[in-house]
Amino acid sequence: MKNHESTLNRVALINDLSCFGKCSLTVALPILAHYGIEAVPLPTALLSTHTAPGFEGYYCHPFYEELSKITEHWKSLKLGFDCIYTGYLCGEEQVSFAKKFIEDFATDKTKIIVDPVMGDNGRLYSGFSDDFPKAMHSLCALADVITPNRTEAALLCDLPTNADPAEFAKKLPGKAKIITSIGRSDEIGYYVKTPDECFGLFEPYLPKSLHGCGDVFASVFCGEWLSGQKIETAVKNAALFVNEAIRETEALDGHWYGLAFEKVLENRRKQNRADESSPCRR
Ligand code: PXL
Repeated sequence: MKNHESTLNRVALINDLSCFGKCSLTVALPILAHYGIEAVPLPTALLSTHTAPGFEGYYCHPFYEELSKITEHWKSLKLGFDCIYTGYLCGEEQVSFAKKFIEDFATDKTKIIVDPVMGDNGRLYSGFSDDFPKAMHSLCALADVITPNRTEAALLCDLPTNADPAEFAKKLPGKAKIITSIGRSDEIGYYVKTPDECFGLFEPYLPKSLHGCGDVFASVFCGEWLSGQKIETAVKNAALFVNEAIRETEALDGHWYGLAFEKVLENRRKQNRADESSPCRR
């Protein structure tokens, strides 16, 4: 049993806190709470917004010493985690930190999810060095599941972005690989390879690029998987969630900077609410 015992599933989230812009911790915390999972944040950086186009001039304060101090305290408390989920890491030093965190806190029952956040649309995000993908590769090698988008898969494998997804899946590290943003003529979707099976999931392509889809997908996947779903079912349910969030976001005016995933949570709450017309029993 993990220490500071709880029957709730507990996940450590090693990811950034971008205050505005809907990504990383501001997405993962509410989604995992919706799944009844205790999400424990370990912020890698504090940012005014995410770093994608549209928010030029953002403020970013990465954490280094703070991460070690928090981790030392957690070690003294003998905290345990059912899952460790890593996302945006600010450089090679934080990749080494995440590897050490896994070494210190993971047991053979802990599920390790690595979202190797580092690029999109064929390019590394601003602020990452050309050596960063190599470091991220070594972290992915410790994972049960990795969730790169096509650009990140290409960077990890040293293949062109338009390489065959099956080739990515063969070359990528980690036990199971879920490659997102895979385009196929007028469709877009996911290519999945687990130790048991290999399949693609595709939907008609929407000519709208929304930031943060990868974070919503990985968070819902984590919630589904920790709630007991098989990887295959967790991927399908996460894909359905993202599609619903895209449709909800398109229906809103001016919401260009991220996915309105809150609407999906609201839809689910409404579906689960007691019928107001049913009588109360005394
Ligand atoms: O959604 C990925 C992501 C996470 N965190 C930060 C980012 C990005 C993508 O741009 O900038 C800070």
